[in-house]
Amino acid sequence: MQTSELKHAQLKKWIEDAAALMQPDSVEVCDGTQAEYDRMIQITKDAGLATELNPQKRPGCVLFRSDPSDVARVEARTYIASKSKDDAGPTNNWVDPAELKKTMSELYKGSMKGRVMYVIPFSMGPVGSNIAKIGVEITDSPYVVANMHIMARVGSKVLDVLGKDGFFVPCFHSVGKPLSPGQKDNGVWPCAPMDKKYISHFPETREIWSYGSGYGGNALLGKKCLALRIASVLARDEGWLAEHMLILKITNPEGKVKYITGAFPSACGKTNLAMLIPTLPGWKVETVGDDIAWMKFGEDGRLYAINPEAGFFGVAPGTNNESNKNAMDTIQKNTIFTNVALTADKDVWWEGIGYDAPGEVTDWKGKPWKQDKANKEQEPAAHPNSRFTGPAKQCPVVAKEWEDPKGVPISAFLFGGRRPKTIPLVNQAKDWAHGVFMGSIVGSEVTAAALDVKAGTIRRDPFAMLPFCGYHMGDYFKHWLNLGKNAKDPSKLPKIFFVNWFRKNDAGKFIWPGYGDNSRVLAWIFDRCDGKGGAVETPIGTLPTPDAIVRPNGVSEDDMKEILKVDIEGWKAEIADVRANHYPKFGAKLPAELNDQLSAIEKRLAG
Ligand code: GTP
Ligand code: SPV
Ligand code: MN
Repeated sequence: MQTSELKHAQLKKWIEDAAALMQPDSVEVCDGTQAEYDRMIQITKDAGLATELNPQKRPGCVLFRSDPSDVARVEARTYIASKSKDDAGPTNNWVDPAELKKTMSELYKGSMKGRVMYVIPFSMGPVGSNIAKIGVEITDSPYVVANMHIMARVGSKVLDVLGKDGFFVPCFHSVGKPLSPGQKDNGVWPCAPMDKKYISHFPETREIWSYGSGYGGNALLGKKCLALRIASVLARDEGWLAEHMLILKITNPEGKVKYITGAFPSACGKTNLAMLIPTLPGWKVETVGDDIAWMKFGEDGRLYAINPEAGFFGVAPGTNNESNKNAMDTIQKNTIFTNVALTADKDVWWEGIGYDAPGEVTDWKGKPWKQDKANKEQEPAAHPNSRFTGPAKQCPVVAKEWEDPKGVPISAFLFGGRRPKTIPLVNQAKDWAHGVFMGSIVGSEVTAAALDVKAGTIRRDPFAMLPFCGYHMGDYFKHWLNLGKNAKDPSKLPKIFFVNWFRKNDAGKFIWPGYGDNSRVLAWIFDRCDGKGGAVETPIGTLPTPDAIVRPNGVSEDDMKEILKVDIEGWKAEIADVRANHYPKFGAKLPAELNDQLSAIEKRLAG
């Protein structure tokens, strides 16, 4: 479709202005059809960027290898450009919006030369739902177009809803690698050097400008940029929640259903939990979403969640038929793989896929690679943040309600992270404010999902939103507290729990087997929501009695005691760290209620 055919005058002008600035060879408005998707894949194949996988093994699947500088989100190059620096807060990078636009306009000048400018109208949430939000992404990357086809609802049907004057979030994206006449990508992933990359958000004007990266959350702008950073600002203003949370449906042996959401930092197990196959007989888990939840109160006073996305952009390493069979089945066809290894017969392989690499494979850098299990230092064949982009509708356990525009009523919120010590397997908050306190102090070992933070160290990641909150984190805590205070019926608020699948013993081995066995913890949580399940009050929260959770294979009674005990000394150190290093960051914006929670737990720990 041509820009001239557009009915929305403001959209048309915005596109024309962008084209004048970025100077693409041509402009194309995306229609969202299969033919368009196929054409994008063909273009990337012709450019030497995509490899078609074995059609017998992985029909409709392709593999991309990105540039080694462009393999994850770049938090140091991510900006919240609010008018006032104080609105971005201590956890976000800030630049004055006018200055940032000036800098980036210079970069955008001619940045699409030699390329096509694609205009992608997309809906986060079911098209036409009143919870959904519309964005329009301008990009020069056919890889981004193809990924957006899977991750969001895109094309003409979105333009129909937008009509002549509907609201949309304008999103600019350019890989920042113009081509000179006759030049081709020739198998080289296009992106700009690190110091030219910008992932920018303008919260007041609800705009997103991204430059220089083609990867994941940096480039698929509906995901973290719109559905979290901009949406968190809308949610604050309008009284709802936009969260880095999975959404699951759980059915107990009596056929009773509940919906649970969970916030864990990047690469800490949301996709896995959302698709888990319970090892507890009679229980069933189905998937509503694996990364983002938007939640609003319904007429009945309950909080309802929708998944704004349409696909999964999941971590490949560690995904196998044991850990996540449902994800493995989802990505059997029509899936885009990025930075995994390629086998000789054109299938994918990664560390933790469940079997050894079949002979010589091609690693994510395109080099021959042979597994050497004796060499503990061997570089992985798949990048630790290699990903699959697969359609949610292909998930064998996608819940029938997953596209219901009114969402699903939430009974429990989980918070968690990778904590080798101290933090117990599960801990129920005493009340809403205590739960918000728990969310505010989430800490986790850093993973490979971001390029510029040191993996392996523990950092505080409040509500798993540290890289995704579009405003001052202190105001965000306040928003959460207010939501509880203003609830029509506080008894209908979700119960809050803190979970930790990642406790390790002194030998560095996980004590809890995790994955499907996490259903045992979900079952306790399910019962707690009904006021049942063995529980003891402790200084840190409400913990299960030793026999309340059915022990999985390989977990001894002593192991269970270890991961359910209250480590008083460890907690004193934890809380002292919050007091000395975490809470002071928020200054006067730290809500008094959270300070009260901190003092109260200090007192309880002192006994
Ligand atoms: P993002 O997409 O980055 O937001 O990540 P995510 O939170 O969805 O994490 P994901 O489910 O993709 O898991 C990331 C890594 O953690 C994978 O390598 C998993 O195999 C591993 N993992 C997930 N669940 C568990 C668990 O219960 N125990 C252990 N030990 N590892 C897990
Ligand atoms: C995350 O890092 O939390 C992701 C991947 O889900 S990305 O889309 O790259 O942000
Ligand atoms: Mn995520």
